Amino acid sequence: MKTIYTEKHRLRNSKTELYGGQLVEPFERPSRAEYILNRVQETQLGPILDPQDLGFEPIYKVHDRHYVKFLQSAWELWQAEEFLGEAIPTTWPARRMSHRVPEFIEGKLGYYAMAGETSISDGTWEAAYWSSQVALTGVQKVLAGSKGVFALCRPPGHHAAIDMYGGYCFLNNAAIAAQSFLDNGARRVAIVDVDFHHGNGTQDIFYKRQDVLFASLHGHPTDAFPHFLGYADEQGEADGVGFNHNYPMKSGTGFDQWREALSDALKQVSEFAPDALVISLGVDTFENDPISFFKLQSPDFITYGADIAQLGLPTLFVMEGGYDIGEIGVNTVNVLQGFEGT
Ligand code: Q9C
Ligand code: ZN
Repeated sequence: MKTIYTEKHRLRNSKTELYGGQLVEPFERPSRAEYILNRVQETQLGPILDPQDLGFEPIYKVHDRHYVKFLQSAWELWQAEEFLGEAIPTTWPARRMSHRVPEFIEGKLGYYAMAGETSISDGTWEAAYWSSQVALTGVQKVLAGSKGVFALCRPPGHHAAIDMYGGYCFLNNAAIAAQSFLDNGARRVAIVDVDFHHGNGTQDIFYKRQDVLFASLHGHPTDAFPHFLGYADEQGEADGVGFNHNYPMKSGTGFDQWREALSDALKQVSEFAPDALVISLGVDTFENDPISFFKLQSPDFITYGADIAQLGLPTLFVMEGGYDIGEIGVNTVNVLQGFEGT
């Protein structure tokens, strides 16, 4: 299997995450991608390719132009204020407040953030841009005939909505990839999100559409981030009714129960008969993940990779979360090897 990867992910190297009332070293850090790449090499999964620069147009098909401009300028605007730390929102347009975009950077951060843990720092935009190009290049490889391709994206994307960042995400790489499949001739695309967290951004982007089916398996929003989306009764709106499927699960969920949910999600995909499949691949379902509460074990990742392969669809794996860094490489590549049947 081909892997798309660029060192430019290292430009996302924030020093602070707001966690438990403290500023800590971010869980989403550069070594995550290094450990995954090392495992790809160690297992000889296949060639490692640089992304092409496919530009801004495919990003604008999913994200608001003003939002993209904000991401590009946020660090500069923040620095101009001579603040000492990284850019973190502190105030939001909550219930019954105005949703006009403020001029001052503090207001802009609150307007565009869906969560406060994710600091914006020097290089964040460049890394996010190249992460989206990694996914887009993966689409090109699938279109050229590869049955399965791994887009080793970092930073991740599935919490990013049309005009919102947060949950370590800035551009929604999986959504940008799905839209790119459509713009290159696919009639229908399915996205299955197996990251521990609900893919709120991806759901939001395609919620009213019937050309993209979205299914997400995740920690129940009553107990897990992002807390405000991901309930089972969110089934789509307007043309999109019936094309959104959520599988929220409670703390302690093990592989047997998780796999039943996956089986249902894959059945929905199969009935939808898409031309391509995008997997939002987070391995924070692992039993030792420091911020999650499912109990998958390393061999389970091989098993479910093989389950996904049963669909027989051209498949793009887009990297999302996973924070047990010592095991992130093994768990991620296990899915890919399970898919390939090796
Ligand atoms: N108590 C991804 O996996 N904070 N994002 C959770 C846990 C945010 C995860 C705090 C987690 C974001 C791509
Ligand atoms: Zn996650």
